[in-house]
Amino acid sequence: MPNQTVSILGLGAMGAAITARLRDTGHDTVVWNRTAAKTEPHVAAGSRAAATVAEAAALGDVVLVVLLDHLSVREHLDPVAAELKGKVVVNLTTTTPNQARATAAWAAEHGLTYLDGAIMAVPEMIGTPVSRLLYSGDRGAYDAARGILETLGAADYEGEDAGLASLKDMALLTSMYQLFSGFIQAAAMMRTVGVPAAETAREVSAWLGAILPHTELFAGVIDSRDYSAGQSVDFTRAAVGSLIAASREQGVSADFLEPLLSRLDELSATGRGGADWTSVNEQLAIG
Ligand code: FVH
Repeated sequence: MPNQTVSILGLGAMGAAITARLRDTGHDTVVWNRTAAKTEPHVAAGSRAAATVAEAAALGDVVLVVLLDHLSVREHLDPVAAELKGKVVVNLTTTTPNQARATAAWAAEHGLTYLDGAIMAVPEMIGTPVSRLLYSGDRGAYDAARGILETLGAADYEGEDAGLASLKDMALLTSMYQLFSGFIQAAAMMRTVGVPAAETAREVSAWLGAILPHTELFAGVIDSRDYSAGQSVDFTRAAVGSLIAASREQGVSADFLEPLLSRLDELSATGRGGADWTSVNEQLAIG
């Protein structure tokens, strides 16, 4: 759809980056922020400011929501359902999958065109080739806003279930935080002998770069659920036990690794010490 006006709700670090990118690519932008002073540099740069969420909703063809969390989104969207009718509402705020589904259900109840999104980028990446955003929910909403969404980064539609973009976002961030926790522990271990974290970062990047493709091998085992070959639970128990001991020897807590060892101990104690250690994934389902 040509010449769409985009209203952006939220001018934090991410909302500001998105607004700047849209403006720089020739889009008409309307901005609203709880702290109104944050709209001023955007107005100076060519955006229009809305005094209220209702006004921003009324002025935009596409309404991008970039607030802090699910609660702040619902606090500001719920009262303006009438003004959002006929608009394409795209919620880029980080939420859980069920929160995304709840907002999609609320939108459907009010006859709104709603798409949920998740941003796999930091503000500096918006509009660059390494920026990627995930979307899920109403396919028609995605198609209608696609020109705008592709301005922000690669736009991947994940499916009709509104929770899918959020779920993938959360899964990727889960892997990221656990990986970074590993680096933080490695840096603490090496610091005990005077090695700066900067040097450990280089070592960790090189090592992980070489080893990360192994996730593909693990994936094959997990998908097949055939745990009869590969690196065993007992071997991995010994390895993780050594990592924990080494960390403690250096006076560094091994808290991040201990839950993994507990899982492996449990498998071993129940006669599954010879199975591939990725069988630990079978223990993670709860409820
Ligand atoms: N920044 C990042 O690197 C990440 C990358 C991945 C995706 N996230 C998510 O994007 C959402 C916005 O994040 P942000 O970086 O813009 O966050 P802040 O700079 O902290 O700005 C928060 C904005 O939300 C407004 N706000 C907060 N609470 C309320 C509320 N109750 N009612 C209305 N607005 C609210 C805040 O307004 P103000 O403090 O300026 O008045 C900011 O506009 C987020 O979901 C990330 O997880 C970013």
